[in-house]
Amino acid sequence: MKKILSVFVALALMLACIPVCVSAVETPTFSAGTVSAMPGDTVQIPIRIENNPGIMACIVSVSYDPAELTLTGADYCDLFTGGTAVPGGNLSLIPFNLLWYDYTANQTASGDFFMLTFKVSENAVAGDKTITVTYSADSTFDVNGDNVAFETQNGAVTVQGGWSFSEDCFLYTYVSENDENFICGVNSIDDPFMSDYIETFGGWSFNVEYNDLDVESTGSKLTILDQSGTAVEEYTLIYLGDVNGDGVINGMDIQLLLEIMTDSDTWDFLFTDELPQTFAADVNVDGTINGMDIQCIMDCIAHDDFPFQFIDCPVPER
Ligand SMILES: [Ca+2]
Ligand SMILES: [Ca+2]
Repeated sequence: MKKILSVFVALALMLACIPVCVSAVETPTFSAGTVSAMPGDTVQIPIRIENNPGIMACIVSVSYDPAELTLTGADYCDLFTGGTAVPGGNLSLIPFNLLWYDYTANQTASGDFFMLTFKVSENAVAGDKTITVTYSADSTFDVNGDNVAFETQNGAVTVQGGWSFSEDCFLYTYVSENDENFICGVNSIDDPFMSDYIETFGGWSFNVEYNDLDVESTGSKLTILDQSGTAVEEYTLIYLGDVNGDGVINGMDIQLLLEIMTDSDTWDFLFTDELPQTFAADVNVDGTINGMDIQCIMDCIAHDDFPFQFIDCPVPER
């Protein structure tokens, strides 16, 4: 019984598939490709003929949003062995027409027909930028002069959004057991703030919420927002050496660091809860708080009250 049932199931699946499969295979289609891109990128989008039943001429047109995409090139892909391709004229025309004709015979090849080159705007917002495909039914016909019907399938340039930290920022990120992201490591006196090292693109942005002492330092929150303004990532900022988070590195930080070292209860508490002060006190980022960290802070103080850390220590994996 079980075997019979499975045969019926297999048969049912085959029957269910037949119309779909046949339709997908046989429908003549003009389509545009889909590619992923960053703002400012140059990308290529193929315009394809699929399931070509045989044509002697056609006009395919593409439209797009010129505010976010600029057409910089249109080239025939030599799909057919004969005929003449006219990939438009003025590239700024929308819709942009792609003409092909061969007044001697049908051509039946399928594949990449034209290749379009687009420049993505530097200010493009993340998301799909549709490449709309249409065709002229009257101008698409076979060797008998009969119109050949095609379906069309749009393509897209999928613009990515996101953020990055610049390479000249010494950076150390850590996800705690409580799923809290910590980030630390600005290493510049001229641009002491972590927010100086963030770049967003695709309409994404960031926001820095000052800490309890109303400065951007240890304990501040950095939030990354996507193009719709939705928070997608949050970091607690650590400014190594500024243990108390008041925006300068001085004797008060050594004092707090000593309290962390000598008061085992506090020390344990801080490490257990992974507070930003703990990371800020581990100035050389070696996973422990000890005299080495005090020495680093004293080196900073010897150079005056540095706004933030100036550390030249190897950073081990942690
Ligand atoms: Ca401080
Ligand atoms: Ca340390």
